[in-house]
Amino acid sequence: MTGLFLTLEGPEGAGKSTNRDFLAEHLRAAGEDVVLTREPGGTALAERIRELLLAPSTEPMDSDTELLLVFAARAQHLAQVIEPALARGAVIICDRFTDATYAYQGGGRGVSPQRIGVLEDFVQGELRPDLTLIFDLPVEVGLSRAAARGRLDRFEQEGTAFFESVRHAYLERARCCPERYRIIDAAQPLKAVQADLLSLLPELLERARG
Ligand code: Z5A
Repeated sequence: MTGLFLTLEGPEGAGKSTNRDFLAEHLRAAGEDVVLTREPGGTALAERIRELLLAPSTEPMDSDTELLLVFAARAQHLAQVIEPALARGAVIICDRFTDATYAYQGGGRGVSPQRIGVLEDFVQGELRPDLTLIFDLPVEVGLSRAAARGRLDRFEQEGTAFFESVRHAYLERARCCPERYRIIDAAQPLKAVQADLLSLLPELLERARG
């Protein structure tokens, strides 16, 4: 049993949630045991931490508080969902994981990667995703998709410069470690994005089956 730990990343409105379901459907049709989950969240307790992180508040959240909440939710999610699923050889599709921390808390808030790395090692040990799909698109396109949904969460209320830094941090991580990342052009029409995902399916199945 090998399984696969697949994470989906990208800036706001990139289509991760839409395509997470699409990928799960195709992997299940191919006979895989698929666990769909997300961060922050993925367990009842971690979803409560997510609410704290996303709720707009009049009291500004300190960037260290934000960082520690993200990793507290992750510790719970790992213990309750991800590690048991990996142990039984499932395919995990996780909507955001620690690359989001490097992008939002690192790129967006300016926390140093070294500081994030200390918590990554503490909470995850050696566990890292096997493969990460970055849904990349111009910031203004993603923000207009997110705005069309109505009320904005605490992150979505940030300005364009914040999201440009988030996007840059994602692309920089992919550039530094190309074997772990695939970049999907998420500005394309949905059908074209999904055609790109289907072309990755054989690689995903091969990796999941060792
Ligand atoms: N966060 C953090 O700071 N640090 C961390 O470590 C972690 C997270 C793990 C919650 O994440 C927040 O947590 C996130 C970062 C922070 N920031 N925010 N906000 P989230 O993933 O739940 O929230 P999100 O990024 O805002 O998700 P999203 O905006 O819902 O984006 P999405 O899932 O990528 O997109 P979607 O819901 O699939 O699609 C958005 C809309 O666009 C929807 O109406 C679709 O029908 C439409 N769409 C999708 N694809 C297309 C295409 N190709 N063409 C046209 N329209 C499309």
